[in-house]
Amino acid sequence: MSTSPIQSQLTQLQTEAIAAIADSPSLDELEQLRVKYLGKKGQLSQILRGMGKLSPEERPVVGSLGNKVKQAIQDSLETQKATLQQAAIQAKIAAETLDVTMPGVSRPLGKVHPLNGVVDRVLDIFVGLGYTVATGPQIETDYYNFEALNTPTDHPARDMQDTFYLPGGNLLRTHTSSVQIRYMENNEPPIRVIAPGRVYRRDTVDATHSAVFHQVELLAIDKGLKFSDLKGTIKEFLRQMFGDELPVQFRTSYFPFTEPSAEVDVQWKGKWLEVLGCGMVDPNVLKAVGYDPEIYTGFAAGFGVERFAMVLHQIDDIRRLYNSDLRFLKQF
Ligand code: 2NL
Repeated sequence: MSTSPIQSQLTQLQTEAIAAIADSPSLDELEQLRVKYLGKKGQLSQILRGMGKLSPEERPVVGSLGNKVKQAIQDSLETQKATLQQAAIQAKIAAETLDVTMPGVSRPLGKVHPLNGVVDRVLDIFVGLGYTVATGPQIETDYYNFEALNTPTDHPARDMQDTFYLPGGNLLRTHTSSVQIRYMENNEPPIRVIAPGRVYRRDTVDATHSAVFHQVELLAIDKGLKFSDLKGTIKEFLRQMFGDELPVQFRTSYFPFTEPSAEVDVQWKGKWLEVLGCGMVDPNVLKAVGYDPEIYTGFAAGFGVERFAMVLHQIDDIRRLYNSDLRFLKQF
């Protein structure tokens, strides 16, 4: 029996189909090839449609060949499908690989500003000594900033040259003593209060002066408080701030709101540096807030935060504390 044209068509189809399938780059194209060769209207069906014209002897032979061709094409479709699926999985794994040993993306961490760092330390020390932190307005009346603090109308601090006066007669506070006057008006002794905050003076700005700066004031009112209590408190504070072996000296001085008054120097890196002013609260200040100076006495002290920060961190120019240069601020 000679081979019929159908038989050679079938073997040719098988060869062509298997080659095309093995070449197919994607599952979509593979499906298109399946339809093209094995679909209802596909090439295999079309060829087998010619079987009707075959002789009864030829028909089973061609039929059996048709089945083998179909099976072979199906097998190669399965094989290629598995290959492509495997490749897709590998590609997905490769794309999603996470290298846990890669360095992370680090963001710069913010820091506490050196001025706030000093204030935080000071407040910690005084809270440890039993003091309460108080704050108040930066815009003040003449009464709270000067009058209640026994500062006479002809005192130089009240001069237009020294204080920022606002239209309407109010002013920018020149110290946080005003906060303590308000605190005393609203509380009865015994009092232990510490008042940090921003203050304003009409200074010409240079390496050691700023028109806006920061102050901390402390105040204690009680029965029987003496100058030695003030001295002990200040020495303990400076010891915690600067270290145990710090030489400290009290020099007599003058403030309108204290009597007697003193300025305090510390020996720091070989030099005597003035760090704060203090004294026993003037009886006139106690009277102004309604305390009886025959019953109560008190002590107070005040200092500039910038000065402490400059001494502790060896900063040569006060303006560095205000211009937010990160190269400077990073160091603290
Ligand atoms: C300084 C000196 C000082 C006070 C502040 C004060 C407050 C009240 C009553 C009495 Cl309510 N005194 N404060 C006392 C002495 C000195 O500051 O050199 N500051 C930068």
